[in-house]
Amino acid sequence: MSTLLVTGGAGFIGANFVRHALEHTDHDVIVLDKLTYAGNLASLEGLPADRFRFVRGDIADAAVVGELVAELAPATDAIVHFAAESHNDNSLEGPRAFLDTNVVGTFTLIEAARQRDLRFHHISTDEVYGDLELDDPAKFTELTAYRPSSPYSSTKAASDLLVAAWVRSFGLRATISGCSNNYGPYQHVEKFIPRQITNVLRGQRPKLYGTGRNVRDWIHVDDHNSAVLAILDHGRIGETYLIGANGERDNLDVVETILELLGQPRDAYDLVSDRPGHDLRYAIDATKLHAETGWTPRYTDFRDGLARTIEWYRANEAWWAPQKDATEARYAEIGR
Ligand code: NAD
Ligand code: TDX
Repeated sequence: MSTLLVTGGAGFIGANFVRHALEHTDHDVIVLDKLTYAGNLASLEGLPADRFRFVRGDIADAAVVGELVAELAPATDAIVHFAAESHNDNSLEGPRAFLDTNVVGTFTLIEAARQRDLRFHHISTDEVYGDLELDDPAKFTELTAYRPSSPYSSTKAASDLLVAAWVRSFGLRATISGCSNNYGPYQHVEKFIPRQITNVLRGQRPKLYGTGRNVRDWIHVDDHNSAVLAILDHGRIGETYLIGANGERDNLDVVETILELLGQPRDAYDLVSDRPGHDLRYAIDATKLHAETGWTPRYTDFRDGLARTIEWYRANEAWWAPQKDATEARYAEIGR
């Protein structure tokens, strides 16, 4: 492959992917991003102009997508599809944009990809499988039944089903990956870990939903992205691969660790009202990914990865400060 068309490359995981791919591979990169509230050009500053280009546009706009895919060479190039409306809380307040981008946007991209016989990789999430009980010994695998809970996860599930059907009906050369919760630099302050870090940095208290006992399976964003590159290189067409790094922690534990790393008392947080339909626990079994691609995670010490992430937010207030007040105002409106 020589050129990657990366949708959503101005968002959290996409921007980290673009940086990772330019540093660790010889691919050129074109980013297609609408620059919604979640997209930030500052996340793509300083990239080499001879290997990187940014195009502002909507993945649901067939004319824009058609023009870009016409530039790609089927034998060597690929589309890596990160663009999405990604926040569960927003999907509960206004689901429409989730259908437009996650469902119609993905449809528009796979139509263009199959017409040009382009390799396609679809970024999905473990949330399509619903949730697990706290004491369930099982984890999600590629064979777990789809049981999405929220408007966000149901639109991601719908997009997965479209991709799988386009493989079978039209021979689309696609793979799908479902990753667990990511953390790391350039994540929007609406999400759990950056919200709490930036609250403490501003002298405000972290906000835990419900009892704080919900469990997420944390993975560093660089490990997610190295797995995506491994799937592009070694994944089998038509297959789904779950990506995870055995990082299960409950939210209370994460908040206490953030407070401790920032020199605050471990109980200096507030419990706030719960998210409706709040998934209890996610956990990934990544055996298939390890076996078929040889991928392994680099960030195996969560506390160390979190400490690095805290340092990034401390050093990059100019990146997150412009979004912080508006984000907290939205949370205040819904009482969380
Ligand atoms: P994000 O919200 O930070 O970024 C999304 C990006 O997509 C933004 O730059 C935004 O401008 C862009 N975008 C939105 N609608 C668009 C449209 N119609 N056309 C073009 N661009 C558009 O999201 P993220 O956290 O980086 O997630 C990226 C992908 O990874 C998503 O598909 C998400 O479902 C998936 N995922 C995320 C996580 C996580 O923990 N964040 C975990 C598993 C999977
Ligand atoms: O202020 C908060 N307090 C809190 O307790 C926020 C913002 C969240 N939470 C809880 C809710 C979840 O149990 O923290 C956990 C993580 O919340 P989010 O960061 O909103 O992530 P989640 O809903 O788990 O979804 C994330 O992981 C899977 C991403 O946003 C999705 O895009 C991805 O698919």
